[in-house]
Amino acid sequence: VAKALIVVDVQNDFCPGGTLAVPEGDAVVDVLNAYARDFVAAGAIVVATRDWHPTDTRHFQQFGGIWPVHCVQDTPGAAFHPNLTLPEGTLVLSKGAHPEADGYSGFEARTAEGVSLLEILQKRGVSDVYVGGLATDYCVKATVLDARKNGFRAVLLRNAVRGVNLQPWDSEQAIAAMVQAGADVSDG
Ligand code: VGL
Ligand code: ZN
Repeated sequence: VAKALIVVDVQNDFCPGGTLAVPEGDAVVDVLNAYARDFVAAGAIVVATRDWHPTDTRHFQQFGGIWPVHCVQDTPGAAFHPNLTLPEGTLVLSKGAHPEADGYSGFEARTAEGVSLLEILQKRGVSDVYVGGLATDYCVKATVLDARKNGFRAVLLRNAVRGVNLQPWDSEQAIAAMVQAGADVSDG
């Protein structure tokens, strides 16, 4: 089986000090660095998604959405966490760039050349995706659910995710929904 690691949105604005800080968001960094190293050593691919919004988007509170301004394209808040070590060859895909779209799912993300996550996974013959990053209850969940819809085995890396938890139980509910959709959960 060909595997891919999907590193979801490990960006400054989702980490402590950021504008949409996920509690302990930075705790996923070292864990994902280790996964990424192991995946590459095993010949598997690593892809990293990033939330990549325009300044004016319906995703933000000021334009009718539910979120404070975060991960605006080409700003420091949209940069990957400085301690995230993405192996050479990691493909970076951006999402949420359309002003009408939330862009929660990694399957909405594209490379700068316009290649989608699905195209990348299919081209490499990937069958199993392993997902970690931020946030459990939004982009990680949406990515895992879309992976299942597209027929991939999906493994949630529970020790490598953290949630926004607008409600305290959101992450637990999200994990339950992923499991309900046929995802497996790994505790590392
Ligand atoms: C995300 C809220 C808003 C995420 C993105 O990456 O999970 N959450 N935008
Ligand atoms: Zn966003």
